[in-house]
Amino acid sequence: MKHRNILCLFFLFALFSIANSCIRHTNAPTPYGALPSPAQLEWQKMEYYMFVHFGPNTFTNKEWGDGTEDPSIFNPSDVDCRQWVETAKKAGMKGIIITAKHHDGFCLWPSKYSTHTVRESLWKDEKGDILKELSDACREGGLKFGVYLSPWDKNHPAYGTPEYNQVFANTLTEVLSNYGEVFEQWFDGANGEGPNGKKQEYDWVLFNSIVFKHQPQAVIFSDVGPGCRWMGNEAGYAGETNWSRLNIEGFAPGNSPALDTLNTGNTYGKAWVPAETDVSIRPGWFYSPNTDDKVKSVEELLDIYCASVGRNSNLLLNVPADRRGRIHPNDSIRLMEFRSAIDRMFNKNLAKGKTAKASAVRGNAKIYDAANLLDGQYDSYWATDDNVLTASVEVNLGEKTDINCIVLQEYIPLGQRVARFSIEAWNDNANTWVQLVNATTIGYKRILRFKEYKTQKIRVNILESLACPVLNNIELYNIPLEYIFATENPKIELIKEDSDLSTEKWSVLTPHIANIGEIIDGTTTTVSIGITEPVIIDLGEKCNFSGFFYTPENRVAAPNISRYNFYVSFDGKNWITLENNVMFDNIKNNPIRQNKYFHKKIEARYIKLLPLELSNSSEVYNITEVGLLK
Ligand code: FUL
Repeated sequence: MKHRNILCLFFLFALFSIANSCIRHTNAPTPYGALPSPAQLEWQKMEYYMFVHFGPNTFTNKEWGDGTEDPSIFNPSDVDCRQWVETAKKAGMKGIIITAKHHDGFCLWPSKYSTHTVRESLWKDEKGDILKELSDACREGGLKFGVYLSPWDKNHPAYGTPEYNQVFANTLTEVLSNYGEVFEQWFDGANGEGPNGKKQEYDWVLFNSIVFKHQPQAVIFSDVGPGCRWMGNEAGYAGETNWSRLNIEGFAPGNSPALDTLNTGNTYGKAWVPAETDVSIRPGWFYSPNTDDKVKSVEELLDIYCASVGRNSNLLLNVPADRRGRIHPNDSIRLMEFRSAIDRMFNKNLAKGKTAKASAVRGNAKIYDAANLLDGQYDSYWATDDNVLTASVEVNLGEKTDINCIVLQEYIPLGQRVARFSIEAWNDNANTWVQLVNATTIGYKRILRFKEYKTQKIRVNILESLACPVLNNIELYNIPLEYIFATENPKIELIKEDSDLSTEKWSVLTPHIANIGEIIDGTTTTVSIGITEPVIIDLGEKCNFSGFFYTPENRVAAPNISRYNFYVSFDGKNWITLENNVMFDNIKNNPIRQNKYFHKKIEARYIKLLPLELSNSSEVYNITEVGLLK
């Protein structure tokens, strides 16, 4: 009898332990680290949306206006925000962010707090309002609406004084309370001098508080968030390793962590600040007829897409409005070609309806099974037990299939976890797994293109994870071979830089460097010159010209000229200063060719370019090309 009791007790205990362990393991994984807010999650799911740069610069071929432009130059002939919305929708985009106020201070709405606005322009008899037209068109078309505002204001008289912060806060309030819901507030961290030569100490706490108050669901973009972060370049690629976590303490917009850190995030960062990749479809951000033939190719755009959306970042693709106030046909045609390329790439998910099995499943429970990876549902996922940090999932395609692209997703509502993984294919002749790719982070989405492989089984190996892996999606594709481009960071296509004037008779007098001729030969090689040496060129004879161009090295960290003096001379001894202490616009973040026009036509035999300041400190400065403009 006593024996039976003990046996019974033992049996009950065993039952209890099994039940207990099942309950323990069928609990969802504990969230890991910083997490996205519901608004950040919604934002991340948008993936791809449009930036529109529009303002006085649209009419002046400039990237940065200086705030002294006559507002009457803003006179678009045929504004049609519905056309922007239609174009964005057909391109597959989910929203539009407009440059409501750029560094020149010009407001695209009739602001009470400025005298430099659409109201002072000739457009629509002083009654125009781009923010109204665009927000209405977005609402009608079902796109989300976002606003870019630059605190740097080269026009406002209060800029550079403590009062300006309140002016900017009022401006912000106006924009955020009059045009309906705003999905993203884009703060430009650039901080330069205002009309009185002074820089401003920005009150970011105040600015953010205005957004929290009037648009609590809006994601705030800046170098360091808090909603999402700049990913450190304007060329269109997030880090191959890209964590959505970032340490932001002690930093502010304009005083951000190193560009590399912005590009990759921090593995153990304390805040959830996912990356947004902002890049322009043209070399510059604003429309200029000079760039009508320089719209990025489908290949470049696909590389950018895979290096942004495909690397755990949203893509904010700039498509400037032209002088009519519409999207130029060269850009819209390219966008349609790009959209159709994406559709062709991802039109048939070869893993759909196939089977998946994992080396480990959380509590062996069905709700965490590998089948969840193929069910197309966002909220069902595969996970392992808490202590299982490495595991594999095998997708069986049923028959040998050509595969050259994989899409993976981590279930980020529970945090970002995977730090290293590989993709393998089964080779049944050799009876072994063959490695196709080795990579680091996944995050919200990872897209990897690789050399085509014919196989029946693909294996995803999670090799390092900060907590048990939690993935909700695997897709496999055989994308058209012409879409397998760069697997590295996309490079901006280097454009051959010809001078408007023939350089046949030119010679570079200083500096004396063996390859100095390469700065006037129309090629894309870059020459480094000691900072104390100006460039002096003998044009061989008297020439007429009205401007010059400087092509820097196309690399964000390069020591390019950011401020300069430009002189001309008839004899190479007596110099006339044509430009004194002038900036090259946005050259640090977007190092592209800079065209500078003088106020009048010039005749001269010699030219001299003297660097005053560099975009990155160095003992040398870089020149790819210098030339003259007719
Ligand atoms: C930068 C600005 O200086 C550029 O002109 C452009 O607006 C880009 C998106 O942000 O900081």
